[in-house]
Amino acid sequence: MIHFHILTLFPEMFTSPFEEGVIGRAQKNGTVKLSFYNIRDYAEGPHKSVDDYPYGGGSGMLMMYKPISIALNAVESVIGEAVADRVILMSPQGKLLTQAMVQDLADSQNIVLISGRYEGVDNRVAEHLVSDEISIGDYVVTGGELPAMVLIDAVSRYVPAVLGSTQSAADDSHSQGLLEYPQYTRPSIIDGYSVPSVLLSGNHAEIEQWRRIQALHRTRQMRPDLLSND
Ligand code: 4F9
Repeated sequence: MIHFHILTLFPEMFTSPFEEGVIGRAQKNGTVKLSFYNIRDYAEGPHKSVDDYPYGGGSGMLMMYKPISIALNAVESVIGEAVADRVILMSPQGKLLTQAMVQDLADSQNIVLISGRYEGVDNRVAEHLVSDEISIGDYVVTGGELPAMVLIDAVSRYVPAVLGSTQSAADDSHSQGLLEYPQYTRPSIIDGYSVPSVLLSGNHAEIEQWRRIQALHRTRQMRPDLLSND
């Protein structure tokens, strides 16, 4: 069982993506639990402000420290005496999420995810309230919600009993540090394009060897960075 606690201004964004498919089933059988904390609910004052201007000037608004800090206290009272294994800020400045990090996170019981909006978050959140800052890629999106959903999806499918036995996560691209080998299904010829004959040979040793070579070729061609040792 893994419990994600999500701090966001837009909890509704998470509903539909996780009602379907693998994560939908995992939520129904209790293997994955999602709890939402609307940061607006923890804001103070008549306007329930969650953002303010940056010191020193500059464009846009920043999310304030205090509503996030109060929302984190609410998470703590939900989990009880335990503290969350991780408190993660989704951020373009974070460490790039890898499959190795995904597998590591899947061992957690409670993960807190903070999804920011606006031009960013008061840096004291990153400095004092979180254990990790994680990015899903070198691009900016309009908020941390989609990045949080990507992390939840990737981590959940590594929690035992979330994937069925026929969909082993061990075969995935990246789980062996390589891209996945090419796969084909029926028919064996379509529009004149045929399936590599070795796959129809029934020779499992040869198929195994072919797949290993293909995975290496593909990785060298598409993602040479995955093969370098630095
Ligand atoms: C977060 C982008 C994580 C990539 C958050 C704007 C973000 C992001 N990975 N972009 N807010």
